[in-house]
Amino acid sequence: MKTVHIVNGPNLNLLGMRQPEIYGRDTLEDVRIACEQLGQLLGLKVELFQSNHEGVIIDQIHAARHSAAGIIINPGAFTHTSIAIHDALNTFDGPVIEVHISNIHKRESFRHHSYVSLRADGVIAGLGVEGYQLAVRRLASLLS
Ligand code: CA2
Repeated sequence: MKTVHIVNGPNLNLLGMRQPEIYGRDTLEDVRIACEQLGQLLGLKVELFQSNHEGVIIDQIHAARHSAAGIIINPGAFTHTSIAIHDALNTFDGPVIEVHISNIHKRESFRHHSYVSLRADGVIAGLGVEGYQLAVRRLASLLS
């Protein structure tokens, strides 16, 4: 069975606990369970990670080079700042889907640019946490 890694960046550990008007009421644990269950239906093993630290996220991307067929990534605010995460994703050979819970293009202008989009095969933004499940579906078809 192919494995997919879902990598989450800073502050996403607080999902469902603060700012529900922007990010909704589901927690990251809810996202993990929903994506694992969907993955089972689609024949994918799904593993979810979260870190508040840029270097740890880069290590998680490097680990995915050996253990994952595809990556779903919500880099949080590092989306808009991190050339290092962009470079790490360029070392990964499989498909990459970028997910944002909010519509970054409807928000402050500093959120409109993404270094990750330069590498991503697809981008989902503004569809709430449902975007993670849509990304799992897309990876399942890309990897089939
Ligand atoms: O919309 C997204 O998914 C973002 O990646 C979320 C980032 C933000 O910096 C990006 O511009 C867009 C922020 C994540 C903060 O997560 C929280 C979740 C719940 C409560 C507080 C923060």
